[in-house]
Amino acid sequence: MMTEWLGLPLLAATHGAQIDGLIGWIHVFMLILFVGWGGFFIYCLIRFRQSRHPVANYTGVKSHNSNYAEIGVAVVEAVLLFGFAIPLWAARIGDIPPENEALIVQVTGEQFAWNFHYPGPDGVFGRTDITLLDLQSNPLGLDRSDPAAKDDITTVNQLYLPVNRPIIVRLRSKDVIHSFGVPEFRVKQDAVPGLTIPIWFIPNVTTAEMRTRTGNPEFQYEIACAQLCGLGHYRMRGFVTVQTAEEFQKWMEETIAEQAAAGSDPFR
Ligand SMILES: [Cu+2]
Repeated sequence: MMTEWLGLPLLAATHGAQIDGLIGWIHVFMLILFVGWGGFFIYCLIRFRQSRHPVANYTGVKSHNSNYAEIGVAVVEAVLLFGFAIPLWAARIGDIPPENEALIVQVTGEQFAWNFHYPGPDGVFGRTDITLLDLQSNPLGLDRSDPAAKDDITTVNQLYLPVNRPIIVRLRSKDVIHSFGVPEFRVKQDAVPGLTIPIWFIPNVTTAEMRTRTGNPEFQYEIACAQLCGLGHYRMRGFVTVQTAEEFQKWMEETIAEQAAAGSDPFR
């Protein structure tokens, strides 16, 4: 279905067209309902006007047309729900790609920032320890003395992703409920304290390509916190940079070297 008429944000993930299609169909059906019910309302105003019916009719309608109309509406809604919405949702939460093909990033929301943790080339997340946690220098409490942590990367509010590769985000929160929302990826998921919630998507447009498409040399994918999470909620925003596989590889190698050299205090 063509969805340009909806004026949705630009699309930059492979599953997004299905979501846009569903949003489009819902708009079409709601428009039909609106016109139908609106027309019926106007018909009733004229048909049952006081000058024609000075006395109320206590019997009411005898035909079954209104029943048929309501059954029709219920059928359409059931088709939307069981035919489109539930299968789409099941694919989003169920068909998580194999971990060896995907890039896994731990995303931890906190008042009021997004922390990102990459396991590095070994694919193993280093140990974290709450006693090492320092809001300024080590917001995730990563233990750099753990061998698995040597090649880990942590960043704040800057998420780097390779294009055309499945991304699995393991979403967590340190304090209250936040929500990880990137409109262009058609992704939005609450981060709930005490839970690790996986979400996945395949970004298919690089930031550079998006800058060309929009004609805006400063275009950035933004992670908006989509749950009111406190006084600083308005400034809880992160940025996503989608790069080619080569650029991403280069970024990863450079950042690993940088952070390994800085030890446990990569932000000092
Ligand atoms: Cu938040």
